Formats: sequence, structure tokens, C-alpha cells
Amino acid sequence: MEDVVKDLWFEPGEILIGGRWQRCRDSLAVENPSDGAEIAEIARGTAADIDAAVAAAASARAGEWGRMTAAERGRILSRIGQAVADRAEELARLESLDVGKPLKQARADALALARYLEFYGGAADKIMGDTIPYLDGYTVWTLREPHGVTGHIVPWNYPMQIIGRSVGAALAMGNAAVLKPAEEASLTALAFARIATEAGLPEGALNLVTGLGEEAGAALSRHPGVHHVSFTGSVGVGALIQQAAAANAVPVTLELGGKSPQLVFADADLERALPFLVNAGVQNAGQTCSAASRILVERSRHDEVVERMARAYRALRVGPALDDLEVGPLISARQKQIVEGYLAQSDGLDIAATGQLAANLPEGGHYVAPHLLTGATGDHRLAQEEIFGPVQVVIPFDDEDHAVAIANGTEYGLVAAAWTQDGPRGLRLSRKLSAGQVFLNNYGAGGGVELPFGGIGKSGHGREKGFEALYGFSTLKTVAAWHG
Ligand code: TXE
Repeated sequence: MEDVVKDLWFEPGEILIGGRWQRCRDSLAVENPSDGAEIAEIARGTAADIDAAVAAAASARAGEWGRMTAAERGRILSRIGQAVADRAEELARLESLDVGKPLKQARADALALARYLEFYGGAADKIMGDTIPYLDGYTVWTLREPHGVTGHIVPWNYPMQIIGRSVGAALAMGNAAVLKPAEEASLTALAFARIATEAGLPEGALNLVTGLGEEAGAALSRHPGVHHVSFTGSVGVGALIQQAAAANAVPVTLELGGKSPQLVFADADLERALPFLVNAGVQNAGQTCSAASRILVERSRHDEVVERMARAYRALRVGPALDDLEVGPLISARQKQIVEGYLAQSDGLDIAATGQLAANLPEGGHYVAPHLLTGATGDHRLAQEEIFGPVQVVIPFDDEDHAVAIANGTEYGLVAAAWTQDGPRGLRLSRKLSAGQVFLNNYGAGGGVELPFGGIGKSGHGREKGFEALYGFSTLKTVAAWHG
């Protein structure tokens, strides 16, 4: 067993409620996706544990945490951010073992978590209301107040980043949080909670219950003591969460993935575009909500783009996360089965290139070679559904309108990008593309924590990241005073 797991500085089988670490009766095995070995056990929290966590969060709101000034909250978050940065290397190794992410990608996640805490720590005391001109004799103003107790249901693909953007923003606004990480990837969430409490987060401000989605997750989403639910995951579960929260009439933020396109026009700077085209498909083995799983190319340059992407694909090496190659395993046998199921339905498509599986891969690992597929039209099943694996389809288009029709022709709308040196066309596309984020001549803008993120259509609703998240994690009160 890897040292970083053996020598964990926290006990993975415990949950955190009201500042106290506790054991649960049942546990779940944690698998290393690179070789299938069991590396730890986590607690299988129950609905009763969620009750206790929500009660602890409510007490924190009524106690020290709720009374704290915004500046003090910000200082604590900044301190936690620094502590995360100090332990980034350990967190990265842990994430690599738990999620199967190549080390450099896991390191970027750990540093992103630190950056979210720095950003939200700095923002905590900069949220202000407005004064509103109104009738003679009145003074009217608005106050931004926390919802109260927030629930955070997090998936396994980017645990640290998603905790940073969701829990970080919620705490900055003064909410008390209950976090339910994914059963496949809870170790860095547990490590984060340990770091946060050691860095001085008051008891109950963050509570963490590991466990299964249909048990702990469902209990959290329907809990009447939760005033806002933030969820990142599948469309099906997102709909269940929205229904559950509707019974309590509380707001939800849903981030549900996508089928994001990059549009490559004939005048694109291909040299610059190429790494973005490929990386956005294979990063984290394609298990990324904003993966660019569709590459739309103007017909006159289609073959050239395919050839150059194919060359890059052939150089991609797939292997165990700690070998730190370009691509690691998928999270689970189930996810591998889903991706292989899609590949088996690629009738009518050609395989332009695949990546290479490293020699002597551990037998229990969940490896899939990246696939670059061509010959698709926009309505092919593989061009419509989220595969969540290292698979990209290239689709030719004839002109701008055709490109927009294909790009907007799915149920999703998370991210879209256009590569063109025609400035006015770029601006037109920024209006026409149906997505929560549009990138011109880049993809992802380096993942900046400052940039509001979220989707339309089946990609969900609500925005995380940036200042926008602080509005989502708060409610607006209007005060009207009559003074004659
Ligand atoms: O997601 P789930 P899964 C997509 C992707 C992938 C598919 C399935 O297409 O192939 O979803 O992945 C918790 N009530 N994305 O099954 O089930 C669960 O414990 C409350 C896109 O792993 O949605 C975990 O914490 N919670 C995505 C979280 O929901 C429940 C990231 C996500 O799990 C629950 C992941 C329930 N009934 C998958 N059932 C993205 N947007 O980035 C499960 N959960």
C-alpha cells in the first residue's frame, strides 16, 4: 500500500460532525482505479448521520460561526487555503491514488482548491448591498445574507476543485455546510476537512458525511433543515435532487455535464489551437464536465485538423496515475463499461487514431485508450450523449450557420469555444452559441476561479465560481425605512 495512504494524517473511516470525528457502523471499501487494489475504508454514513450533521451546521450558524464578522471568516478561509497549498503534494498523491488522475493533473486540482480558498477568503468582506432611490420619505437598501445550512453533493471527477468552488463560496457567505463527497473519491474531501479544522474553522461550519448517494446523498437533498443544495453530477441524479429540494422549496445549483464543442474555422491559428483541442478531450481521461467531446471543423481544413490531432493522439500514453503519463485509468469498472459501451456503438464512424496503453498495465486497472473518431454528423449518438471518457468526435461543417446549428444541437449547454482570427465573427459567435461559458481562441481560460461557471439546458442551472457563486449562496433582503 502506498505510504501516503498508510500514513494518512487523518482517519478515513470517520465522519466530521460539529467539529468531532466519529466512526459509523458500516464502511465502504476504497479502490485504487490504477490497479483495483483496496487502499482504505470510508464510513458509510446514514440518514441519521445527515440529521446530526445538519443539526450541527444549524448550531454553528446560531453560534460562533454565525456571529463572526465577514472579515474574520475571510481570514480563516485564507488560512485554510495556505494550509492546503502547503500540503498540495500530499493531497495530489492522495487524489492520484483515489481517482486515478495523473499526478500533475491532481497537483493542479490541489492548487486550484488553495486558490479558491484564497479568492473566496478575500471576497468574504466585499459583498455589499445597494441603496435604491425610492419615494420621498423612504430610504431603501438591500442586504446579502447567507441561506443558512447548505448541502454540497460532490462527484468523483474533480473532488478538490468542486469542494473549493462550492464549499469555499458557501462558507465565505457565512453559510454552514454539510458535504457529501462521492463514494468513489472521498479521501481528499476528508483530508480537506481535517486541514480546515486544524486551520481554525469553527466547529460545525463544515460537516462531512461520506457514504452512498442513494443513502447519505438522498437524505441530504431532502432534508428540511437544508436551505440550499449544490450538486455536480449526472442529469438523472440532478433531477432527483431538484425534486427532493422542491419539497422544501429551497434553491438548488445543478452542474450536470455537457457535450461541449470547439469550433475550428478555416482561419484558425491551428498551432495555438491544437493542444487545446486534444487536452480538453483527454484531460482526466475525458471525465470532465466541460470536456470538449465534439470538435467541429470547417470542411476545407477538416483533414488537416484530423491528421494533426491524430498525431497528437498517437503520442498519448495511458498508464497508472502515479506514473504521471498523459492519461490515467477511468474511475471504476462501471465507468469503463459505460465508455466501452459507447465505443461499441460507433458504427458509421472511423477511428482516426488512438492513444497507446502502456506495457504491463496492472490487471485490475480501468484503462481505456483515447479514441479520436471521425465521419460523424451532429446527430450521431456519440455526438449527442455525454460519454465521460477519452473519446472525441470530429464533425465537419460548411459555414458559420451550419457550425452554430451543430454546436447548439444537443440537450446540453455548458461550454463552447470558437477558433477564428475574424474578430467580428468571434463576437457574433459569443452571442449565438448556447452555453454558460464561451471561449474565443482558447479553451477554459486556464480554469480561472474568477470566471462564473454553469450551464443551460440539461447542463443545469445556477452559477458557481467567481463572485456569482456568492450571490447563489446567499439571499437578498430588501429593507425599506420610512422616516418622513
Ligand atoms: O454520477 P452520480 P455517477 C455523469 C457522467 C457519468 C455519469 C454517472 O456522464 O458517466 O454522470 O456518474 C451522489 N441522491 N457525471 O453515477 O450518480 C453520488 O454519491 C443524492 C457528470 O458517478 O450523479 C455522488 O456524490 N445524491 C459529472 C454524486 O451524486 C446522489 C460528474 C454524483 O454521482 C444520489 C460525475 C441520490 N439519489 C458524473 N445518487 C459532472 N457534471 O462533472 C448519487 N448521488
